Amino acid sequence: MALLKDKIQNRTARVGIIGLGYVGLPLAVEFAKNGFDVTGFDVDTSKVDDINAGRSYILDVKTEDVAATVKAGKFRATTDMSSLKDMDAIDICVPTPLRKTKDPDLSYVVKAVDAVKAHIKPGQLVILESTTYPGTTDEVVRPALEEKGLRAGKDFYLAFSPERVDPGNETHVTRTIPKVVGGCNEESTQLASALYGAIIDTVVPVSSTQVAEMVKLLENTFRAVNIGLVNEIALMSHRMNLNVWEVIDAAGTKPFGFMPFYPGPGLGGHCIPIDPFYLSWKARQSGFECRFIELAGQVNGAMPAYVVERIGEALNTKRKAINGSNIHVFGVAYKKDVSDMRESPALDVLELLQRRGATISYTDPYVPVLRHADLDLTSVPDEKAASGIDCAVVCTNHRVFDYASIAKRFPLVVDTRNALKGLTGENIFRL
Ligand code: SAJ
Repeated sequence: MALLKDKIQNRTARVGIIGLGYVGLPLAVEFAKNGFDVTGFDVDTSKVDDINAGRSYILDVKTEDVAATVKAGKFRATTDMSSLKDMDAIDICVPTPLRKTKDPDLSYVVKAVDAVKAHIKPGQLVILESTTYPGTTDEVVRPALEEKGLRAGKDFYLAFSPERVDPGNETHVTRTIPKVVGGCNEESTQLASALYGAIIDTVVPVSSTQVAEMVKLLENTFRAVNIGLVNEIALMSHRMNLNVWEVIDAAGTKPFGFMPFYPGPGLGGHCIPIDPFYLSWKARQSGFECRFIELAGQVNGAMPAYVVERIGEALNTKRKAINGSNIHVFGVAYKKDVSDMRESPALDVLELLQRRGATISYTDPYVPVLRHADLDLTSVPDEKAASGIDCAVVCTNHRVFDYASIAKRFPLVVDTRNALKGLTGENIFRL
């Protein structure tokens, strides 16, 4: 332990990052920028080639930072997992999606752990960052890594530390987001804390890997449930002829005990729609039904259909039907100012409209081409999106759109994000 601690202190520890996506790449560059020798591991050769050519493919990671660290010989990427044997610390940052049955899919974690297991050396520190249910590190990762007889916490060290990367957030970056760390024992917690402490301002050690795993799931379940609540408030406000956006803004003036969430077309992204179901799955193994998580999932999951219902209502005011109308969607990414389409509710809205006979089109400068299930569309330049459109729909409120112009150009606008806030007109319909 002392040897690794010294290597971390004097930054001679060799750091391996498995999974060079929106979590792994920023982490790798941060370690390299702080003087560590970093090797990135990924199965995707295009990612490996980009990095070794000094190019970034992640919005929040500057190409010049990748280029500088690669040029300085501090950072390289490879698909060859055998180099794991040379690492002092290994961070696993691979996806943890859901299966179609809404059960956790740990296949990426297992694959990464198998690679670590094949090359594990005494004294190494292994940290899992992938969001997962409490118990994964102890019940899945640890037994696999101990298969060769080495003991976690003694011969090698093992911890969990949840990723808190917020794509597109320029205020909270890797260095400034507090890092929760939970080891399989005190030494593991101390070593993982020292490693992150070398690149992150605040480290928050907790008593076990299970606590660290649960922290992340609480954070994101909190969001999913509150988004579900505010979506339900939006549905009832519409019934009660109340402007839910005005209500939320006024409630938001309360300086304590309230945190505004906003209605929308549904829940997108690779975290919030997924993470709570990791928690409910695990709780169910202990015979506990997570009713809030299930209910929030139902309410959020029904929002795309509700948006289509509201589009139908808006068309009705012009004695039109969805069937046969030309409907144009502004913004298809899962949230504003990002290009990520994963779980985007706009996909469901477009598919439902198409299925009901609408002719659909979209504008999203972050998503030039949209191919998904029965959708095969190309983004129409904003200025060209007007002629013959019966109804425009704002699904994702990218800052780049000119909403005053949208409010003027289209006979009907259904606004699912209050992007046209402050604009009035008979043609504007808000959630
Ligand atoms: N959404 C709403 N109403 C809201 C907030 C979000 O409908 O009030 C929708 C978004 O449009 C999106 C989905 O929910 O479709 C998720 O949005 P998000 O703001 O939670 O953004 P994410 O998915 O990028 O979540 C990440 C998470 N970060 C990590 O998991 C490390 C989350 O924990 C962050 O709190 C969140 O970013 C953030 O704060 O932006």
